[in-house]
Amino acid sequence: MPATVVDDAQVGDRADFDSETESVCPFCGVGCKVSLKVKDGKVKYVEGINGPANEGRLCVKGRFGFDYIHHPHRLTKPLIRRDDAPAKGLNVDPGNLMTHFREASWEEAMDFAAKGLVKLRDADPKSVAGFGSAKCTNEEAYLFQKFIRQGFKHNNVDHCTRLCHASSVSALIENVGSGAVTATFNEIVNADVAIIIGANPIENHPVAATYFKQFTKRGGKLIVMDPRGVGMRRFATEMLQFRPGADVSMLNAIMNVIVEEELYDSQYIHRWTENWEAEKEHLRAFTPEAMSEICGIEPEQLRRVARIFASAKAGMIFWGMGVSQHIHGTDNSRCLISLALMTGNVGKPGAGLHPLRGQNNVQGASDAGLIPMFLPDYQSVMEDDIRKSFTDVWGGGDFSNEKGLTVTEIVDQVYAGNIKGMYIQGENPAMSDPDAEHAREAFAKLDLMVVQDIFLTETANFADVILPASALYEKNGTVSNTNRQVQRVRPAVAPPGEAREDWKITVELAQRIGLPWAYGDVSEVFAEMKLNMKSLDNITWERLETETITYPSLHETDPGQAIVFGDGFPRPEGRAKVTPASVIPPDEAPDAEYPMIMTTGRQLEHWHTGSMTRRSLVLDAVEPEANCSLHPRTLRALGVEPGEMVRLTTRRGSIEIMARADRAVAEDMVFVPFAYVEAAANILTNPAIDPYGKIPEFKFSAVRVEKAQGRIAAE
Ligand SMILES: Nc1nc2c(c(=O)[nH]1)N[C@H]1C(S)=C(S)[C@@H](COP(=O)(O)OP(=O)(O)OC[C@H]3O[C@@H](n4cnc5c(=O)[nH]c(N)nc54)[C@H](O)[C@@H]3O)O[C@H]1N2
Ligand SMILES: Nc1nc2c(c(=O)[nH]1)N[C@H]1C(S)=C(S)[C@@H](COP(=O)(O)OP(=O)(O)OC[C@H]3O[C@@H](n4cnc5c(=O)[nH]c(N)nc54)[C@H](O)[C@@H]3O)O[C@H]1N2
Ligand code: SF4
Ligand SMILES: [Mo]
Repeated sequence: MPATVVDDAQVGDRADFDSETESVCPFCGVGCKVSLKVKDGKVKYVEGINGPANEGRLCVKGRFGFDYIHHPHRLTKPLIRRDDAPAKGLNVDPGNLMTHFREASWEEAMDFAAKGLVKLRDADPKSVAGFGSAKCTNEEAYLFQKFIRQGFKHNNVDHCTRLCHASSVSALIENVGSGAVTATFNEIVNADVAIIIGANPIENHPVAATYFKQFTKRGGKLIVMDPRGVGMRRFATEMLQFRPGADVSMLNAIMNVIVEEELYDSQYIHRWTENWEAEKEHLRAFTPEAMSEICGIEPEQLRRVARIFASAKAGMIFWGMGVSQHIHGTDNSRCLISLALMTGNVGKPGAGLHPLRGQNNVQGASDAGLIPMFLPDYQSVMEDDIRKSFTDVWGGGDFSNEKGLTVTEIVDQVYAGNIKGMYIQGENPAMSDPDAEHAREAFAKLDLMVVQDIFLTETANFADVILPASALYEKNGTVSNTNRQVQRVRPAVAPPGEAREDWKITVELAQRIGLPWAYGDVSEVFAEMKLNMKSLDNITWERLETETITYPSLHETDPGQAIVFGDGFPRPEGRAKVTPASVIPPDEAPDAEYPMIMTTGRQLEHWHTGSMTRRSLVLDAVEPEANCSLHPRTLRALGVEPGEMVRLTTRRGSIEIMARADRAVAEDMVFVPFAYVEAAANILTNPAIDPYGKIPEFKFSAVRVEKAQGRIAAE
């Protein structure tokens, strides 16, 4: 196993650089602060510095993954699809684009994009939709949602949060009145028990994982719940390797024990919650004995875990995609929220609810309103006064009071021919959406697809015009991490060729479609955001020059509140709610034709769709080949040696992929990371969605696994 967190001593030649710039790692939501050492116009190496989330630490991606920004595949000039290009499909070689595209001046490309958008808008404003980016800054996310709302008068704008913690956020807003974490992950230092469920922080939030490990070293009790034997199990007091999709049964059984043994915190419940009696009654049926058959965990262990968590002085709950990416993702989160509330574990040191946010700026992009139901700060698009407070600032007319369409709904409307134009900034849905063939067929139908990215992604294969953007280390602005910490990013190097900062591209496009936008500097965008975002009160551009500030910040010198809701919730009467959840099976049950279960997710070295990390020398060298993991006994039964190819087939399609042996995977399961275009996991995934969060069931598909015929793995 490669080391997940790298020591400073492993980097040589430390004094040899021309300049250094402080910024924030572009990969995950931990938000590690970095110092970029630049020589001859290129980032030479990266050091972790003392940000509140990382205290100098970095993982392998932060340390070695920066060089994607200097890869020869970077887009350096605007591109327009050639008149004689082959039919739209996944058929462009990123090293040889000119078969499909021709270089254009910015003037020509922007004119092409703007005229195309205006033509569609004139026919029907709803024929245009947008996907913004959680890889871009707060200011860029804000401008993107404003572009769609002000420019096209509707709310059909979304981003990858829909595929991520959308269900967690819907449960949190429903029950605690706010979608963000109630405590920073660093608060684990004050906890005596913690649950990590459906998350694999050693690979996906590696620096946060170092704090979790330290917590166990000083005697903290860690409870890990995951269908896979994830790395954290080695540090766990209790490991619950339960059946996939069975979260509600397991969590309800644990809460049943807390009710039956009266281990709950009556005082807290009566002071700060509502609906307790209904939840208590509801839980009576979920006995450990009854639920054990569904979740596969022994009743005795369920009882033990209930007692450990409920009897602790302070406990935290961390969760990830294993909880959220299900058709019952909102119910899963409701259970976690109820568990924290009934044990009084919100709003005090060492306690809290923490959905580990994924992208470097998914918290910030969501806060900035890059979602179809909410304006910035989760203010409803349905309320006239709220829309007016924005249009007053924007100097524009009103826009729709209907919630907009989400990522997968937009793709369906593209497929149906109702949406004809899209503006996609910093997302790669041709790889990241469920049932990717369906998404790709949809994109091929668009009359106008404007893609703004740093690489010619799988999505950009379908573009009509491509706008070359800047990477995070090339731009100015702010980002917000999983801890609600707002931090400045600064350009260490210039974008390559004619590439431009994303916000500048959006501003010019807005002007060209006739919007009255004028921003001289990105700080002016931040200043505008503050007018309608209370979460940014007391957070100023000047303060952010030198400080990281956790929102909410209560006064001009307050570094911000690591823990919130100690004195009540932003809900009626200040009370949180406990919402009962019932057991709902996954959408697709294994059967004779598709007898196994496929789950998808991530690996340490690769970032999502691979566009960045497969272009990083070190990361790609460590993990160069598409792979899946199966239990050694399953491989033997299939007659497959580790390293050989298997064929995975679901109701959506088939891929061939190299198989690894991994005892952490249950015998009837296969784990597939989704970073590899040549064996794209999302060809296989089920697009069925959760009714509240509208998140797809990435974590559960019925699959058939066979030995691939006549093929062996590449060396
Ligand atoms: N290296 C790397 N790091 C990343 C990313 C990346 O692409 N690469 N992406 C970032 C992003 S955007 C995100 S959202 C985070 C995601 O971070 P995580 O949430 O840790 O991501 P996953 O690996 O998708 O899934 C987590 C776990 O869910 C488990 N799981 C599967 N099915 C179930 C189930 O039914 N119930 C439960 N409880 N668990 C289940 C899986 O076994 C897996 O261990 O990572 C961020 N960090
Ligand atoms: N099967 C399966 N599918 C999943 C998931 C899963 O667990 N399983 N997880 C889902 C989750 S949680 C997420 S968050 C999504 C992620 O889905 P996406 O957001 O679509 O994935 P990324 O690869 O992160 O795409 C980011 C894009 O931004 C570009 N980029 C990077 N920096 C910049 C920049 O500064 N400016 C611009 N303009 N572009 C930039 C990159 O080149 C890349 O094309 O995937 C989802 N899909
Ligand atoms: S933990 Fe996340 S933010 Fe920190 S260095 Fe690693 S990828 Fe970057
Ligand atoms: Mo995510």
